[in-house]
Amino acid sequence: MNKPLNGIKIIDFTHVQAGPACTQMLAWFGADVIKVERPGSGDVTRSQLRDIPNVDALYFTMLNSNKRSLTLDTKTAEGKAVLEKMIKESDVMVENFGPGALDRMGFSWERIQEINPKMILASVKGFSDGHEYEDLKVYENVAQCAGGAASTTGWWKGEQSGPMISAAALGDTNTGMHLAIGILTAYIGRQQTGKGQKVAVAMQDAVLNLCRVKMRDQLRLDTVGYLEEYPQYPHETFSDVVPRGGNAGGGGQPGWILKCKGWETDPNAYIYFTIQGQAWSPICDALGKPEWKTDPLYMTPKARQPHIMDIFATIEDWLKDKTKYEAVDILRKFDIPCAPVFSMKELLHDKSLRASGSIVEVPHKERGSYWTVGSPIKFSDLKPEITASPLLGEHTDGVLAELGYSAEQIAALHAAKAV
Ligand code: CAO
Repeated sequence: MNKPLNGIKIIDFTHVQAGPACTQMLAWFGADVIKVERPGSGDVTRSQLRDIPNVDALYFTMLNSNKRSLTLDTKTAEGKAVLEKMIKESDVMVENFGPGALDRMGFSWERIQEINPKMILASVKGFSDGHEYEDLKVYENVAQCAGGAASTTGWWKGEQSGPMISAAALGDTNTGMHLAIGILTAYIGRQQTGKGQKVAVAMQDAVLNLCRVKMRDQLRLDTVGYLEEYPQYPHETFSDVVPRGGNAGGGGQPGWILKCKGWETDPNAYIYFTIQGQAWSPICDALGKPEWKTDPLYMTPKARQPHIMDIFATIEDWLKDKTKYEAVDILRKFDIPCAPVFSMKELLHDKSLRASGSIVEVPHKERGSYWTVGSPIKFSDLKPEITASPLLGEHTDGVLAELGYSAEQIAALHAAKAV
């Protein structure tokens, strides 16, 4: 099968999650991704949260499939020489070191351009160049706070109120996906100009990009002073900042997470129920409430909003003798947008996800095999084949040989502890 990114050589100088997620995806689609890791320890995620002693942790295996691993100490003169050779022969270098680390290593953007003017340098940082916080190191949850996700997620009153972190990797993997788009854009640009360029994505910016509807809400709030789709409307007061809206729908469709049969013991016995405007009539039919169709208190979204939580309570009453699956099976017949709240266990064992390649089992030299999340992007002419993450330094000698190093030179690099 033709893999469209075949032939693109990527130096993968990434670690933890944001960078590795980006290069993993490019590897799935055919790029030759060589992960450069510090000898002895490698990417910190190899040993973080291990489930099996002395074996690469799932944190690493699930973010580094389809890559090769080269160990290289880029702080030694010999290691720097190898990296320089790699830069000459590669198309892209991806890194997500702390601010200034690449410069301190001696590979500033200016230097990289001198070595290879066609090189694309792709970087993830917490904040963008020139930002007042540009010197900060950043992890996932820090980015969620800096990008507007935390201030707009969670409960606005009660014991659980306060900014809330999402379990989804809005700061890490999301930033990596933005970077992948940037890299491919720069690569196409290079085909037109013959020149490489620097591509940078700040985690704060990538989170903000996903929170743009909350920025929309800030602008609306500034103009009208209230947000009619938020649960605070119309009975509570709004301040001058976008409030947290609990489980309210973020668009024009009111929605909420509702309890189903068994919620008392099953933490995920819930569905998300959306009251889409045009679906109101089918919703009334599904719930056995045909009278709501003509009742002026229920007929329009505007009329419903002041007592929307009472409507959800009525729907919850209808749900109390139905499992989340039974409820969705009824509602889908009425074309009502809804879904069960799936646990990770359910997703891991989901037949449809396994059939589509969204969940895949990958053989691994030391683990036996591991389950991982496959490509969420589906193509008609490409079915990404997910292969195991590399062992630390598994491909060191092979990569050095490809770079033109002789067996004696490779032995000397090992002796100097540069690889
Ligand atoms: N050989 C020799 N040195 C190496 C090396 C190698 N192969 N790989 C890395 N290093 C060195 C770096 O050069 C750096 O050295 P100096 O600081 O002395 O110049 C050092 O390792 C530490 O790098 P770091 O700052 O990236 O690592 P950290 O663990 O202190 O910080 C993180 C981690 C993630 C907070 C930081 O890298 C960061 O802010 N990255 C940008 C934002 C980002 O991607 N965050 C998401 C991570 S996923 O949650």
